[in-house]
Amino acid sequence: MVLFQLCLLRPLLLGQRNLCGLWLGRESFIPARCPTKTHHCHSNNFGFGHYSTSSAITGVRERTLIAVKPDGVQRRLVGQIVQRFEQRGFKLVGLKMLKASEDLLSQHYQELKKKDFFPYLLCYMSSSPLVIMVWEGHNVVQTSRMMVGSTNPAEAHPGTVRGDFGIHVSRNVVHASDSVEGAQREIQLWFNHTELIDWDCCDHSSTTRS
Ligand code: IDP
Ligand code: MG
Repeated sequence: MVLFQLCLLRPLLLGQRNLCGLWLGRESFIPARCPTKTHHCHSNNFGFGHYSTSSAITGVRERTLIAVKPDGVQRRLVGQIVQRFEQRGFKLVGLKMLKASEDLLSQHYQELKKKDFFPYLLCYMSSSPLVIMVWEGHNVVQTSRMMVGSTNPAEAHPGTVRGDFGIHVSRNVVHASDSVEGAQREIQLWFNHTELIDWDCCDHSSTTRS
């Protein structure tokens, strides 16, 4: 009862913060403790409660490879691109910056080896650093492709990364895996498993329940 009263009175006294959790606005409330035991929740180091891991829900552990290409890095677009995936609710599980070798890139783009633009693609992709990321979440492969937009920026819809920032098909800012199988292959190609971090997301109560 006392705790209940504190929950109600505290926000009135202290504004947005709440002893029973974090008040994020009218619709969003992250409880400090699980309302019932049926959700198997436990607290993390930040004191926020969260529901058990995403593994119980089919497809939530899906992962994809996203890369900010040299033009995106040169144009200081990394932050904006990361922000889009965070805002969408996906979980970052791996990130690194590197200058890729043509050998690695030719494995990555193995399906395009016969295209006449292939040598130019390798040259451009190896010309300066890339930022490579692995994002995890429900339907992340397909959703990322939609967020990234058509290969040719001239055909990409506004609101997509390529529709907003892409200049030309050869300078289209980002890479996104095009299938779950492709994503698995690409993730293994670019990341050692020790570089991928499994971590519990404190807001998974809003992203993992059906
Ligand atoms: P995607 O990146 O949308 O999956 P893909 O067909 O897999 O498109 O092509 C890989 C990359 O090759 C493209 O993102 C783009 O950078 C480059 N590319 C594709 N088509 C052309 C082209 O006609 N000219 C030059 N570069 C191209
Ligand atoms: Mg592709």
